[in-house]
Amino acid sequence: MAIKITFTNLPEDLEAHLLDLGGDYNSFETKLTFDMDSSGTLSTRDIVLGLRSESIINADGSLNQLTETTLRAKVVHGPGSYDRDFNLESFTRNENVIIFTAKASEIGWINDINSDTPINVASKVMNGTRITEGENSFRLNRQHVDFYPAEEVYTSGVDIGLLEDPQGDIDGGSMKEVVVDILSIEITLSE
Ligand SMILES: [Ca+2]
Repeated sequence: MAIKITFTNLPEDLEAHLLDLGGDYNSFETKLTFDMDSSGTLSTRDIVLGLRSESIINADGSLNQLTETTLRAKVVHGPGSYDRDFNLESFTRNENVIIFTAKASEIGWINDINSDTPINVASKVMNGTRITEGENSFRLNRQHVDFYPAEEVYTSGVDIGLLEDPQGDIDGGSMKEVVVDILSIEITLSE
């Protein structure tokens, strides 16, 4: 399975862009959830693929930078409780596009995804400032978000082969650039 998410303006160097936002904490995240049982909420067997990039200025002024892609399968109830959490190695990022690929050998029931499995895509950038000197807790200064089809809403009865999202439909406060704006999602299922 291959998932291609196209943005209107994804910086070529995402990590440098995050640092450029200033503050002590910056993150970019994009996440696609397959609602395997069409329950409309995150529940057992749901599959999540995501990319997360994070920059933290440590209390001593040093930089802690992390970019990871993950594939998660949810089989236990409760917020954030994933039974399996894989590092997804096969992804590419360039020219406004992020492509994830996942195989059924990683999570067997990936094969159960079909052209009308409900999905939700969430893209978010956050900028924060350290609250207490010496501690890693941050106050959110600004954020931008874009969702498909909407926040905590899954598609229903639509073909997920190609989905188009309006340009410029982001929410959030002032930031010098919009980098989270989703334009399209293309999902290619394996034969
Ligand atoms: Ca959009």
